[in-house]
Amino acid sequence: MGFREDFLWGGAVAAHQCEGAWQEGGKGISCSDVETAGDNVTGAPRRLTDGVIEGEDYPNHVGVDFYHRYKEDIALMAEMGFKAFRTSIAWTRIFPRGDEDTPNEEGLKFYDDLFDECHKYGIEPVITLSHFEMPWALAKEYGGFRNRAAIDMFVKFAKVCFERYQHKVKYWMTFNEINNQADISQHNLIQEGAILLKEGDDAEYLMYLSAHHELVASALAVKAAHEINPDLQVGCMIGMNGVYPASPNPEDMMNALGAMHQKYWYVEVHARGHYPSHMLKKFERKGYDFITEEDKKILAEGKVDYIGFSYYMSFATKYQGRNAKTFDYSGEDFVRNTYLKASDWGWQIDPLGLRWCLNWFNDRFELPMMIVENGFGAYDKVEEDGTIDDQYRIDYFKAHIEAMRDAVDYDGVNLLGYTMWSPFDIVSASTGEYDKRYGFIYVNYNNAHEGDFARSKKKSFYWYKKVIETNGEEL
Ligand code: P53
Repeated sequence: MGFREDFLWGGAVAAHQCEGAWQEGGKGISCSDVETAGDNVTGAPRRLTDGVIEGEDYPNHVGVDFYHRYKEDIALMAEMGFKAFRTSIAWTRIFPRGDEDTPNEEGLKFYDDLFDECHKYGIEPVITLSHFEMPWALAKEYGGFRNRAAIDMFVKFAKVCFERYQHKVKYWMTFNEINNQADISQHNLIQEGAILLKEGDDAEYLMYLSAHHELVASALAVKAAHEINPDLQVGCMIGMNGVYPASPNPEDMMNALGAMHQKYWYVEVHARGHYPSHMLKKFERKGYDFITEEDKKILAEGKVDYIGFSYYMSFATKYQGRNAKTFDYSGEDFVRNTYLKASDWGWQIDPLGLRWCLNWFNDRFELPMMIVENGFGAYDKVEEDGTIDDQYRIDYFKAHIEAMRDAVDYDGVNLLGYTMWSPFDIVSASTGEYDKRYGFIYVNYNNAHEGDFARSKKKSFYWYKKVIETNGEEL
């Protein structure tokens, strides 16, 4: 019973959300470098600007200064007993524009040092190749992943990383939350595919085209990794937030099924090596014919070794007649789930949903899994004596870890590890805020750009340390 002996307990971040140093070490401009800060209080969303514009607020330019402070952060994670640390390699540190022939040695060296620092404490780096930080030049000059040229650029980047770090990194993932773009928003299209929508663009078509090119690129990367070193394990990364029917009304049931189809077909391609039938039917109806015979072969040969996924919340959907027959997913059909409470950002808290998701994957693919993100974004209050009592965060993790343990004990899912989001406070991906905090480690910096980036331990820091010490027995 319980988690495996070598269970990978740890935490996860992404380069663009913590490193900062956006112009150091030869780094190029990434798509996240041209996204402004939003604000949950005023409701202001992040904006995408056409290049870096003077006077705009770009939180990813500074992040939480991890580029300069990673040794301190890794030491703190080691103190909690971390076995794994997930981060990403900023593509623009290795290939500043994406189209160069040779990689940037200074960028490669930075990650060598970072991974060495992890190993010093017996911490296994778990690495995402692309996490919302594609080169801006790829978006501007090549049209992002609408262009097949992006496939070659990504595979070149992946190969350089596998070759260089094969003895330091075993677990890899290709595209972070590749399925977020299912909502066809400009924000997700730029983060996930370097797609800048222009007038006259068919956004839905572009999303499918771009996702297809990414899936081909991912399969080629999986193949390349195994050729370079058969010990390497390459997974996909799915943003998994299950969709329930709002009621037992069969139409709501079908609406939930339709939403699951459309939000999660990506994992079918990654794990089975071919498209699910409902997606092929959709492409047929719409007249999309971008899947070549060669692509089919590549997809079949590049199946992932494990499923990495993030889990934060669940959704509920109500059929409202807008998608008769297809039951296509529409965000407008999503309704509040009255059984669940939500965070200050409206994310519905559903621990049992994590067990549901683990089973959903396990029933279909019978692959090893890694929960590579799960966490609670909240406003934290620093008391006068400097302490932070984040019991709400402990409550969130306790319930989710318990559900995940039940999935192991009762359902027999094959779980390799759990890297919570995020060990220290970082910039939020959806809102660009500092005040949406996830960490066990507090970072003294806020939305108003006040603070000195000093790190301090929250109550949850000591709690998680105990969880790891007891291999998840004591929650
Ligand atoms: P933030 C949407 C819904 C669920 C997870 O999110 C999501 C997103 C997109 O933001 O993203 C993942 O910071 C993502 C991380 C991100 C984290 O969840 O918006 O992989 O980069 O920071 C938390 O609160």
